[in-house]
Amino acid sequence: MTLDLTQSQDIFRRAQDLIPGGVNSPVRAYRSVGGTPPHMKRGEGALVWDEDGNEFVDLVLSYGPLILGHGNEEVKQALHEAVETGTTFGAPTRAELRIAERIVERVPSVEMVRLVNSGTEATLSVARLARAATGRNALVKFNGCYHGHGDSYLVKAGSGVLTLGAPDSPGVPAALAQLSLVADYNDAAEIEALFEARGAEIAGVIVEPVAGNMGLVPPDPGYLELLRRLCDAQGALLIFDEVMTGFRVAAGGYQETCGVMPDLTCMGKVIGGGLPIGAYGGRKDLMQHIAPAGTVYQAGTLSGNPLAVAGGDKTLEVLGRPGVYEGLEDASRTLAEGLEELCRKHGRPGRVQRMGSMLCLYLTDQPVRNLDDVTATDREGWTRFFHAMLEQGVHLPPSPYEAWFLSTRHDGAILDRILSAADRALA
Ligand code: KE4
Repeated sequence: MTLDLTQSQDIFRRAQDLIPGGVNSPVRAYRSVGGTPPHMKRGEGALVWDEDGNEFVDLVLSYGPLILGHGNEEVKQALHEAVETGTTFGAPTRAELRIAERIVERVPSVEMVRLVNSGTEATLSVARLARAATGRNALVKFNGCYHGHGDSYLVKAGSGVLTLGAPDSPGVPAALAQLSLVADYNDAAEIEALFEARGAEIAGVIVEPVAGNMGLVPPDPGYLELLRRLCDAQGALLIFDEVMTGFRVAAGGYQETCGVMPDLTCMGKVIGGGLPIGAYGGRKDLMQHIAPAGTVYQAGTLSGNPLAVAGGDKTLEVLGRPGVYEGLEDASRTLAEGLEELCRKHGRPGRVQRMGSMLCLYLTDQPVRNLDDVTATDREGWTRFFHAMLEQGVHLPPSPYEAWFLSTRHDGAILDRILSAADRALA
């Protein structure tokens, strides 16, 4: 059965001439899986409908923001009210204080927070802040971790010289890329050697405490503690990029779960309730460097705008109610266990790695601990699985390097639909 994508194909074809690749963010173009991306028209709860009327169970959920599902009534009400009183002022508002209070109250290491408009802006800002606060220039990042499209992060492990960064995109100056040092995630020996050789140059280490941009790769036990120790020993800052994990894997992000306290944290996605937002925060002595309190410049026309704040604040309020995270945990565990059981039933290698309501099915029986492990998995098999699921009405992220997301609306009936589609897809 192939989907009728007539409308999507027509829009996608016309968009090619007007928008690069026909999309406003590359992953949406389906380049790695092929075919035409269904162009979405409406979402409700765990479901989305495309321009041709096809219905899908959604496991993309905008790559993280929609933890309450599409069209949450309370979030919509909050947005309607905000629209009535004003969409933006270019002046401070009471609502920004309220969401700052919620964020500071929930995220253990965050004493002060600045709102921006995307995760990329948050990670750009912490790079500048770390460099200003330490007077050093080098940043450490990890293969397979994604921190938005800032130049300092579009780097890959370069040739030797202890993983000097090389540009990972045209337009990134080599001179800047060399200020980024790249190590493999979960490789304790490598990061120790890097600090041994260049620790005095390192302004900060930025890490996804649970990596959600190479599927779902948790940190090895003790790995984050090691990063904390190395940073402390050398006067570098530890930065958790919790744009994806924040308020998702636990109320206070993964730092609440693991107990390792970073100096700075990047946030986004969930705290916008589906509208554009990012945030960065952490130790007050560091955040006080940020203008106008300090001299590290960072600004934004729509930072803290009433709509994103209204959507995000209401989302955080709902997430703060008893039982919400427990419900997400139960549903996510059920899905993970069901998927692995189906792989066994069909004699297919299959392993689900999961943290809270973020997970990834890898077509392998081996643990996946870093980017090389992900790259070694069965790419063709995954692409066939992706299309088989899409044709049966399950909307997965179109890449084996993306995490799947659940919402509070992914109830038993929805999970059954996903698992029966997977049963047929794996056959
Ligand atoms: P944005 O600039 O896309 O809001 O956030 C960048 C970002 C920063 N840090 C982490 C850990 C992230 O996962 C992201 C963005 N995540 C991707 C999903 N892989 C967004 C999807 C997209 O690029 O369209």
